[in-house]
Amino acid sequence: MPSMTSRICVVIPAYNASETIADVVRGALRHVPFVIVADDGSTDGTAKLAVEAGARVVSIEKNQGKGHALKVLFQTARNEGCDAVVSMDADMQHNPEDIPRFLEAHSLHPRDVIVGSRMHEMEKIPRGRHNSMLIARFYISLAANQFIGDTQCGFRLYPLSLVKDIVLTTDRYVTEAEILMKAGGAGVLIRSVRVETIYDNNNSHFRPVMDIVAITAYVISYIVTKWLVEGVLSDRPYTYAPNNIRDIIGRYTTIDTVFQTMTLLLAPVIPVFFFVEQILFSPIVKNNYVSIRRFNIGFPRIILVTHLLLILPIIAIVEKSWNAIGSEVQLVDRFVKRVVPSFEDTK
Ligand SMILES: Nc1nc2c(ncn2[C@@H]2O[C@H](COP(=O)(O)OP(=O)(O)OP(=O)(O)O)[C@@H](O)[C@H]2O)c(=O)[nH]1
Ligand SMILES: [Mg+2]
Repeated sequence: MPSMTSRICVVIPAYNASETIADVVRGALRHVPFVIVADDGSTDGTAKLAVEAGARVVSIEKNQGKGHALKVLFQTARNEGCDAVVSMDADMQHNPEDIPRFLEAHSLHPRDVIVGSRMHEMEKIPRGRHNSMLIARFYISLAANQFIGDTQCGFRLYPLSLVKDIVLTTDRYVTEAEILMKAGGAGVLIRSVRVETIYDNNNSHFRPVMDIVAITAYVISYIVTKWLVEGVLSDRPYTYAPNNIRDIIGRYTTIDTVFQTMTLLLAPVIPVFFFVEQILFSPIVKNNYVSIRRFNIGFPRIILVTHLLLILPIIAIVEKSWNAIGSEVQLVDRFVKRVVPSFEDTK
C-alpha cells in the first residue's frame, strides 16, 4: 500500500499536563489532520485546554496510566479510520517539528515501527536516565531480536495493523516496552529516527523505583519465556504470536504477578541456567538461541551484564563517596559503558 495515502493522526496520552498540552496539540496539528488526546482523569483542566487547542479528547474517568491510555487511543484512532498513529508525550519533551521525520520514514517503510531516538544527544540526557536507557535497550533489543536505538522514547509511529496483532497485557510505562518486544518477536522491523532531546521541565509522573522495577520484571519475564522456547529450537528465533504462553499468563493478574516476581528474584541465575542448557543441549539442538547468536554475544556476556546490575548500587555508593571528597570519577558511567554492549543497527 503506498503509504503517502495512509491516514495518520497524532495520539497523546495526557495526565495533568495543563501547562504544555495546548502547545503540543497546536504543534502536532501543523503536520497531521487531527490529534486525539486521552485525558486520564486529570484534575487541572487538561481536557478543556486540549479541546480549545483543536484536539479531539477521549476522557478516561479515573487515572489508569500511560499504557491504558495508549490502548484506548489505538482503538479510537482505528475507529476514526487511521492506518497509523504517532504517539507523543504531553509534557513537551517531544518537539512536534520532528513529526515529519516519522511520516517520511513511514512512507518508505509502512509496516515498520518507527521510534524516536535521543541517543545522538546523550549530553542532554541526565546521567542516571542515560545509564538506565543503555541497560534497558540491551535487554529490550535482545527480546525484540534486533537493535533498537532508544527503547525508552515515547515519540513513535505505530502502524495500527500491527498493534491489532499484538495482545497487550501490561499497563503504565511497561506497555511501550511490551509493544517493542512483541512487535520485534512478530518479525516487525523497528527503525529509528533522530528526535530532539528535551529535558527542561519537571512535570514527571515516572516513579524511578516502582516503574523501573515494573519494566524490569516484565522484560525479564518475557525473555525467560522466549529463551525457554528458543533453547529447544534449532536455527530459529522465538516468534511472537498473539495469545502465546506469555499472553495467557498475562491475562491472569495474580499468576502474572507471581511469575514476574519469581523471574525478578531469579534474575541472577536465569542466564546461568540457560548458558548451562545451551552447553548441554548443543549436541542435540544445533544452533539454538539463534537470536543471541545473531547479536554476536554469548550467555557469558549476558551473565556479566546481569550481575553488573546487582552490584551497580554499590558502585554508585563508592562513586558518591569519592565525589564527596573531591574526585570527579564517574564509575557508574564507566562500568555501564564497558560492560553493556551497544549492538549495531543493521537496518
Ligand atoms: N494518560 C496518561 N498519560 C500519562 C500518565 N503518566 C504519564 N503519561 C504520559 O506519558 C508521558 C511521559 O510521562 P512522564 O511522566 O513525563 O515520564 P518520562 O517522560 O518517561 O520521564 P521524565 O523524563 O521524568 O519526564 C507524559 O507526558 C504523558 O503524556 C498517566 O497516568 N496517564
Ligand atoms: Mg516526561
